[in-house]
Amino acid sequence: MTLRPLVLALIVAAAPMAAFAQAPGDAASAPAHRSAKGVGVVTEIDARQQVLTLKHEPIPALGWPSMTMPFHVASPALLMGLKVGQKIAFDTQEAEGLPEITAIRKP
Ligand SMILES: [Cu+2]
Repeated sequence: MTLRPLVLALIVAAAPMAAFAQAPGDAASAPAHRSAKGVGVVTEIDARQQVLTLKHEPIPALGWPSMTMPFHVASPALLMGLKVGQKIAFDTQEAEGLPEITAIRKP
C-alpha cells in the first residue's frame, strides 16, 4: 500500500478550509463596504431587533432593483417616530449580515 493517495486526499480536503480561514481576516484585500442613498416606504418596524423593512426604490449605486427587504438600523433612535406606510430617504451601507441603515430623513 502506498501513502500517496491518502496524502492527496488530505490536501484536497484541507484546501477549502484553509481558503475559508484566510478570507475573513484578510482585511487588506477585502472590498470596502459600499454605501448609498435610497428612498422607500416603511412596511415593518422591529424595534427589538433593530430591523426596518422597506419597500425601496431602485438603488443603482448598489445595483439593486426595487424590492421589499429588511435592513438593520445602526441605532434604535433612528426608528423613533417612524410609522408603517411612511416614506423615508435613507443612507445604507453594506454589512456582513443585513445592510445597515445609518441615517433616515423624512421628506
Ligand atoms: Cu433591496
